[in-house]
Amino acid sequence: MGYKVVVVGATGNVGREMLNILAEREFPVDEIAALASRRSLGTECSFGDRTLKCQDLDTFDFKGWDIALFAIGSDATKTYAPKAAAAGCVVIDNSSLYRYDPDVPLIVPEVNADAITGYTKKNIIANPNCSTAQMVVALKPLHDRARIKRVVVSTYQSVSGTGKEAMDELWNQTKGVFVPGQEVAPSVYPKQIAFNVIPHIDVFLDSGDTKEEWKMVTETKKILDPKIKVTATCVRVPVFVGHSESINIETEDFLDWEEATEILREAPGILVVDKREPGGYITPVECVGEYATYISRIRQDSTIDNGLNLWCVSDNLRKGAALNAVQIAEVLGQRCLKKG
Ligand code: 11C
Repeated sequence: MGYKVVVVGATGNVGREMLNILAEREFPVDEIAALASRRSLGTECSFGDRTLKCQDLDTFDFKGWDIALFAIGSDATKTYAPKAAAAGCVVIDNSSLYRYDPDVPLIVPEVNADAITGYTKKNIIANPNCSTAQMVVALKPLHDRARIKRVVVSTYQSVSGTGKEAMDELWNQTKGVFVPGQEVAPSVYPKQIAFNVIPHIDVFLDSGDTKEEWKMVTETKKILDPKIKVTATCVRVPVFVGHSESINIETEDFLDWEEATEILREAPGILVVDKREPGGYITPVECVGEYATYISRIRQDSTIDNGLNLWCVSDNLRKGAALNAVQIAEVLGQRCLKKG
């Protein structure tokens, strides 16, 4: 016996991946519904070899459904997630709305699966920001061995993190650079993204940090350890899919880079590709469609006593969003709902 599963926001980048991954991983589904806003009513979505027609989120009755994977913005989530949760359907939410709520667990299964039991307070589980998810997967096994004190991270984030319009902007601007008269002015982003990098993701805060940077700090503390200090600089790059991160880690105990490599090789969710030669590392185009968080360029930071540097790449629509949400559903099913 399986579950009755709803995907909310089924026509978006993340919603489509949720349906793909539920099918790929053979999540025990008895019945599935793809929901979207009224303007997408009847739009077709693939679920394995089946085609689903989108139903209207506004009129959908969540009663009798077990799990709802939400991949819509925070504003719409505020309206619909409480409705689903009150109807007895467990919400796994990809927006930032509930991530910082103490009554909602924020889960990356490789890191803090045990915290999932806290979902019963609101019937909601939060999925982290994409740049946080891949980083904590990389940090967890190193933290267990050597206690991480401080992390300095710089991100190189793809435009799919912003959405489909941003992917179109990068595509059209890139073509426009070469075709006189077809230049495309920035619209989704405040500056040109084609052949450029933009050190700004999400809104600016009073501190001068952006909200994306704040999310990396706050979410890492909630998921992994509140004592870890994190400072982040988040940058948008002209890549369609796949977020990359340069991570500098300071630990309490000394950790040799070779031992760190062995630890990371054994850790769940991680693939180490680190040959110390041209091409012996992973770049974002190679991680598209993959489940793993890839780690390369593992080396000592010789400017401090206990320091490591590494390069971390993952598919932001998968581990950063849809895959993590489906993994949460798997843990929920196995540990809490026990139907599948
Ligand atoms: C980006 N990380 O790349 C963002 C997208 O809080 O879930 C995901 C935002 C979030 O733009």
